[in-house]
Amino acid sequence: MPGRLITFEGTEGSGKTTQISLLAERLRAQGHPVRTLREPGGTAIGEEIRHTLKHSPANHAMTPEAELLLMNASRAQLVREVIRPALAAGQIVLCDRYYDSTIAYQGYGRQLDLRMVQSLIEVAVGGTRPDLTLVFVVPQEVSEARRRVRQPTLPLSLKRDRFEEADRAFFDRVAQGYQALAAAEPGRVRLLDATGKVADIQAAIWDLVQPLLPGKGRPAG
Ligand code: Z5A
Repeated sequence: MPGRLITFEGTEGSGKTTQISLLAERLRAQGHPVRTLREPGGTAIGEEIRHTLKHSPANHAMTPEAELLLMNASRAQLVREVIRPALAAGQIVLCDRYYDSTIAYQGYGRQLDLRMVQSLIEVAVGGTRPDLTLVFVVPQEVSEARRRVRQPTLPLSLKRDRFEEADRAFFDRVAQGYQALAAAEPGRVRLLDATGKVADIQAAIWDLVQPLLPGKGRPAG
């Protein structure tokens, strides 16, 4: 039986990683085979690309087009090396970001041509599309506050992050991008208020994931 691909989206610090690990735990406790991944990254090649994109001292000069290509290079590797085999083996793949991030960040945030962004995504993923995409929505102040709490615990090599250096207008455009994606594909892309308590968000996610689980059939839409 083919697996399921569930992707998690939103701005940084919106709580994706926290909820992915809680969901993975719950699914495993019920006997489901689960694979958790992150983008950019998730393979040896992808993790090298991630370092270049986020933390390399040389990345100040990176152009939006180079960023777009690197995101999709990491993704093309991840899809073929990990995601497709995992889905073929019947696993539930939980991915921290996927191509909707590219539409939101490189398309809306960096304001690259959306048709060009879509065509590169097509090269990277082909038909490997998510069954469900959860977009964690938090106001920028919440995102910033959560990042500040986490910052002191990071190793020195990870403290500088090129994406965190973008201005507020950039993150406003990213948020608009996610709203547009949800409006365009309401069956797949679900907006989630992620400002509440961890347990409440966990329950809301479970309500959306449960119908997709193997043996439960798929929801309409
Ligand atoms: N990017 C891109 O531009 N284009 C692309 O195609 C792709 C990515 C794939 C990846 O960063 C960057 O790459 C990202 C977009 C860009 N940059 N930005 N901005 P990343 O992988 O390092 O990080 P992230 O995905 O943006 O998120 P994150 O920093 O890992 O945060 P998170 O996973 O959403 O949140 P968290 O770690 O679960 O929680 C953050 C803190 O809040 C932590 O201390 C938690 O304990 C706390 N937390 C979590 N939930 C709650 C609740 N409910 N209440 C209170 N506190 C909470």
